[in-house]
Amino acid sequence: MEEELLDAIFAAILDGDIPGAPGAVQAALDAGLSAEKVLNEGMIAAMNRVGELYECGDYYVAEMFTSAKTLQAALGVLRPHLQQSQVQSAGTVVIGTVKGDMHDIGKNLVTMMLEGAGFTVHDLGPDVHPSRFVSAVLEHQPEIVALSALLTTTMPAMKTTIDALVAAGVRAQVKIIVGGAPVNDEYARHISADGYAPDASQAVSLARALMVN
Ligand code: B1M
Repeated sequence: MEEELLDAIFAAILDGDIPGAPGAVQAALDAGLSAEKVLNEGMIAAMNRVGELYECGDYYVAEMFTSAKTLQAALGVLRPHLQQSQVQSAGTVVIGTVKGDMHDIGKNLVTMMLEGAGFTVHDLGPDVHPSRFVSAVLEHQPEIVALSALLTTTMPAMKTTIDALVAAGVRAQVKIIVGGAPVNDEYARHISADGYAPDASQAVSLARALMVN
């Protein structure tokens, strides 16, 4: 039963079934599956498969794009289950996917989980120029700046963004966290970020830890 429900979500995302995916997620939640299970074993597992199919030439960018749209539609159903309302803000975060990079699903998930943990999040979107991060820091005075990158070719834009924050004289007032599939702990240290998180829930733990240090 559980496997069938997860398979239905997996298939909807793989097939780019935008109208069907939210219903498949709702059915799994109604049957008592946890939001984390639905997310990790249904939705993210399907996106990973989409990536494999793209890599071996069975899917093109168009299919990858439709699957991404499908996942975004399904996330709408999951959002309230990943979030609990908190009265007091746990801190302020400015987040964005770095310049040249259009991937925003992972960043949106990190945003959702941070908001769920009580952070006030200013999401700058995908393809964010370093100067936009600087102006957002000046405007919102966050404790944390979160950078996402999904392409090996856009990882260097994380360093460029940090350099821009240094040049603007605001680097010392924020903690910088980085993440995204090609990023790792070693790269985070290499570009002098304050921390790396491999997934959205660990991004929350990292942000919480950095708020007290
Ligand atoms: Co693109 N793409 N894509 N793509 N795409 C990848 C990333 C790729 C790995 C596919 C592959 O070849 N297997 C490959 C990158 C190869 C590389 O550089 N190593 C790739 C490529 C090549 C490209 C294009 C260049 C293709 C082309 O045009 N020829 C192009 C680039 C466009 C651009 O950005 N300039 C491109 C375009 C696209 C679409 C627009 C079609 C679409 C994105 C739509 C969108 O995001 N709105 C797309 C998609 C969907 C993917 C895959 C299939 C799925 C990405 C995704 O959403 N995963 C992806 C393959 C894959 O990742 N398996 C692929 C689900 C998401 C929940 O996971 O984003 O990893 P993820 O986020 C995780 C963690 O990484 C982490 O937490 C999240 C949740 O747990 N995390 C953070 C992310 N950010 C974080 C920040 C943090 C902490 C954690 O703190 C700050």
